[in-house]
Amino acid sequence: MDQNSERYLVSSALPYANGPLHVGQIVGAYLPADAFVRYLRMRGEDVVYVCGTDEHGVPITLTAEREGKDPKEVVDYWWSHMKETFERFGISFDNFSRTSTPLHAKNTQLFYRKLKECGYISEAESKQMYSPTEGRFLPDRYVEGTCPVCGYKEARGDQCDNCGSWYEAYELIEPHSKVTGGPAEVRETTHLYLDLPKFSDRLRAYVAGQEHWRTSVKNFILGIIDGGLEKRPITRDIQWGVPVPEPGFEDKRFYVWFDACIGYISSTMEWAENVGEPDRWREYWQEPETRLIHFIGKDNTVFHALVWPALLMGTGEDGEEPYALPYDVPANEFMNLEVVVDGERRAMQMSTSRNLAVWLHEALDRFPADPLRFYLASNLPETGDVVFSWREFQGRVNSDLIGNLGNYINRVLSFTEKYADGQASRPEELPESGLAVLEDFKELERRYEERMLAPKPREALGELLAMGRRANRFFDASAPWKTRKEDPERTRLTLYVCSVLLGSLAYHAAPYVPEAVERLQGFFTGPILRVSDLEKLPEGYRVTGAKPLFQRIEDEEVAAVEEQLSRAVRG
Ligand code: B3M
Ligand code: ZN
Repeated sequence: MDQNSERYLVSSALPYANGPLHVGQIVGAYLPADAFVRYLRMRGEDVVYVCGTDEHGVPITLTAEREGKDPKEVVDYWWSHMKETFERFGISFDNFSRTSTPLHAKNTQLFYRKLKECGYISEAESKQMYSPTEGRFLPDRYVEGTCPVCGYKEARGDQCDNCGSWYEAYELIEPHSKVTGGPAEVRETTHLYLDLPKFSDRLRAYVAGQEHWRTSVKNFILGIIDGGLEKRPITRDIQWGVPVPEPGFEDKRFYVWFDACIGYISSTMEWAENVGEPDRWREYWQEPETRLIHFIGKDNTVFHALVWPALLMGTGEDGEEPYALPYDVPANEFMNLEVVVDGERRAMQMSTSRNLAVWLHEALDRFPADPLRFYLASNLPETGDVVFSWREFQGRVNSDLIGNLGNYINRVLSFTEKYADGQASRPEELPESGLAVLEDFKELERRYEERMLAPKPREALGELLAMGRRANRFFDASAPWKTRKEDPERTRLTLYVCSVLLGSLAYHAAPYVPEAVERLQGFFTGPILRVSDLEKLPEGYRVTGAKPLFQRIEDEEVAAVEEQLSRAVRG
């Protein structure tokens, strides 16, 4: 990979700035991206990692109304809350922006103008619910009524939670505003539409050609294209959002999903501005050799793998400023929660409204980031839904992180410090057993890299644990505690090889437990490198004042957090 170095622009989905982050979001779009980016940086790749909050749309205005606040107040609060939580968790964005900036509004309007110039925008009338008492149109989520199919009284504007039917809001019986309870009626309204059908052929060719995409993502999108695309409205009758630069649309705003993905570009521009090279964002967005990778949860797939590429195609068409299309859209599945109910363990769907969720900032009040990252990385929903379990968190941390990796690191460090003056210097020649373990490591490193770049950081973590087991076996088989008296020279060989392995373990663990690896470097001096990259073996290593890197998770700690979830279920 070093020879043909790539350029990467990596993004994590922009979370709505309307509430705290929970672990389900983290395993979908943030932790896998962060591990991937950290690895790329260690490999010396040119990578920029952007994110920011999604501050428009109904999710924000609904929260604001429920709390009796201004939308601006809501997004300001959650922007800083999220930024801080991500930092505490060690998510290493190069820039964390927000979609309420003037720059972003300008970019969104520019996208709109270009799409219009190229003939991809049209205007049409449609029916929409209106509240005469509030004097405004109501988004679907603001409307409630009786389900036209099953008669359920509290059916939502677009879907019935009782029978699962989908319908238009104006089909509801006795529709009313969710906010005031007053009646709602049907009115005609005009909106701007994106002509998606015009992109069908190009989209199909583009998606079909993505050999490296996850098959689930690829087939899902191809299925939608083959089912026939329709024009999509890109404006809404709301007052919160990016203004529409079109006469007659003063009371409307762009639909949140029209501007959301453009936020990745705005965030990159802000980054370029901050590093003092305002034009550099172009390298990442307008040069075809850049790999543009969007990490998302699977519910955002259509917008990233279908609508967003269409917007990029349509906007870059005049040939002046063509955009690169996404290289990959790794979409992750969902995470459920294990909850103890009446003494029984059950997997349940998270529910943020019932407070049945593991909130990241609360988890970080109880545990350091590294063990949480380690457990979540071992349980990423890369290929199917997963279950978050506090008991499993304890098990994986105590047995894999501490029992395997931590144990090896401790043994090597304390032995070297106690019996070898903290020195592990290079011998003239390595023993057979040492050469063999180094060769094994090269193979494991290759497997790790292949999986990490897939990008499948959960599978890569499996290879890291295999390295840990291999290193522990080497330590055990070499038995330095026995050889140290009878054969000091042999012991020196062992400790040297052990340190080389330790450097590689630290290198490959860093994307998962970055804070621990930083601490390790405070008492373990020597190259943190892959065995495969050790052109010539290093002179030696020094150990001074080593301390254990991780703390065991105790039963009481687990009982406390489990109880918190059980309480949420009991209500
Ligand atoms: N805010 C939905 C979500 O948080 C949406 C993602 C935008 S990504 C550009 O799941
Ligand atoms: Zn129903």
